[in-house]
Amino acid sequence: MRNTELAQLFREVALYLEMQDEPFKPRAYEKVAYALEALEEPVTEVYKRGGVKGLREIPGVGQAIAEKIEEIIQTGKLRYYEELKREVPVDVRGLTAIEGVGPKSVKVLYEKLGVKEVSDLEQIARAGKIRNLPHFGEKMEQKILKGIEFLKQGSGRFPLGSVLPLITEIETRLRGLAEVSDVVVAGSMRRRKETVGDADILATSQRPEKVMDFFVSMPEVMHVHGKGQTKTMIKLKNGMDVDLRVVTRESFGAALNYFTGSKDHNVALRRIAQEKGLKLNEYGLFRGSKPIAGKTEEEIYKALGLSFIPPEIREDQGEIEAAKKGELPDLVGYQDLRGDLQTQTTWTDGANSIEEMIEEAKRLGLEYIAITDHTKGLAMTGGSDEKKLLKQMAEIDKINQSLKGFTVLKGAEVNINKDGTLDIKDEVLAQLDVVGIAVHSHFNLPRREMTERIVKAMRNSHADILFHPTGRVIQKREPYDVDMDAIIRTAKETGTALEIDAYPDRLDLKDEHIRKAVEAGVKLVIDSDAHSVNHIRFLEFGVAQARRGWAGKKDVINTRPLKEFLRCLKQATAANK
Ligand code: DGT
Ligand code: CA
Ligand code: CA
Ligand code: ZN
Repeated sequence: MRNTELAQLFREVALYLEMQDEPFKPRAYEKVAYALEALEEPVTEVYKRGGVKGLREIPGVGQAIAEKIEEIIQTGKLRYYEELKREVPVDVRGLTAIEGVGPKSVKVLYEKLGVKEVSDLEQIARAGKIRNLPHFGEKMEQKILKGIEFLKQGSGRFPLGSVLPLITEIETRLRGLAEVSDVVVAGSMRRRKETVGDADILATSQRPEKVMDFFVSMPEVMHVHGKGQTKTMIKLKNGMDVDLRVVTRESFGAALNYFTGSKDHNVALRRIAQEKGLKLNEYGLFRGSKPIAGKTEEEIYKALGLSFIPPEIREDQGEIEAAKKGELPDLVGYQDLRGDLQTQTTWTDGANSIEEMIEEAKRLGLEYIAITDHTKGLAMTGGSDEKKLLKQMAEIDKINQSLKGFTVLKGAEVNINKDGTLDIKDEVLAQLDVVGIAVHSHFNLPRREMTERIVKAMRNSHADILFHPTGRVIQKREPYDVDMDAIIRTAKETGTALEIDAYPDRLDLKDEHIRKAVEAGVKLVIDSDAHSVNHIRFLEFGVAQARRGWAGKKDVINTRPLKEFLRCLKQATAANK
């Protein structure tokens, strides 16, 4: 069983326990799920090496859970889970994925109306049967139908972060074959789109049949759609299709360019080729029948009179005109970040201690990290009040004394109340290094009210960063209704930075908003929103998102050394006025 499957199982256990109104256990299981999900080593390896004792070294895993993991590894099953499932035999994960449907509603819906899966729910909602349930009502019924509709739209696509690790692993395996010389993942994955439909892998080889034999016999393969010498198409057990194409070395660059897309970018390139009396296709760039470029992408762009266009911005959104004039932005790089600015710890709903987060941040080459646990308005996470925050600050001061070449910043993810005030007093906010503010409640306010609420919070002189500005969760929750132009204007006016939350199902801001913010000269930060040490690596998805929004290194303030970064924050600017 893979780590992600194990994590899903525990997450389901958490949902069942929440259904039963268990107070603390659900969060414990959720934390373990987080920890397993992005654990680099397969948990089966951890177990093989160290047994139950080894498992207990995984953050959040105590004796009881370690034994459950052992049971799963040994028997492929978990009795505890099966018992829970027997009591309420429903697709709890599918149902709770619908916005507004929590585990407790699932129980009521099952007991009163026999709802077992999403299709049942859709049927009875359409039949108008939900409105009569106690605590549901007609508004809830509409909301459920809307939620189901939203899920359907996104189905068939995968959040990049949920599939990239596996595809990268497959890429590495292919690269390791003696028969393969080049491999690269093209398509929307190379462009680092937020969600991807399938994976498109290209390779060069003298012995394609060997490569294809290997490809179709990988353990993750569920189905082979078609197998040939130049193209093989499979479906993985996670439901995603993967195409592998073997091309010649002479046309590798042309194929890479073609299969990276986007389609619109390709069409625009082909038009430029035509204007020059040339022909561009996946085999190369030709004058008549004579190839003039094709081995690399660089030589193709050059022959077309364009500077090289990074894959993340190949969307025909002005990049070709900019490349023609040599005015492409110098995009922020994957190695440019020096600090992480949104992280949660065991002080609230994170899975790891401050010390563990520091260790991982250091390992990844960062120089500073802000600890931004939740505040009291988010009671379910055990959010801090003023007293707890002050205690954590003292703790961080102590930790900093023992650190060399690395700094922990005192921060918080402060709730924006319904009326735009913050849920922590100003005199305490003033003592924090980094104040992130965020909407975590009342998601359904009318546009004007929501906009005014956030604008008011941004006007607080202690508020440094607006976290996940639109509140969307990819494939799960729509952004709240807010006037982003007004938010961007206010950011510029007040000096508040806007966050690019790198957590793979948030990626909030999204590309078009980033681009507007950059054009307006607004400060940006990229952070991981880590709830466990394994999430700090998600920063790369935030960088990808920033690049898709044409952000340069200069636009992202946590690319700067600590002192300079701190000087860029609004609080510092306000204090020096
Ligand atoms: P996805 O898979 O939906 O996330 O998006 P892509 O961009 O990976 O699309 P996919 O897998 O259908 O095709 C891969 C690339 O191949 C695409 O980005 C551009 C190229 N391509 C596919 N079909 C066409 C086409 O009809 N015309 C042109 N010019 N290019 C195409
Ligand atoms: Ca694709
Ligand atoms: Ca494809
Ligand atoms: Zn959070």
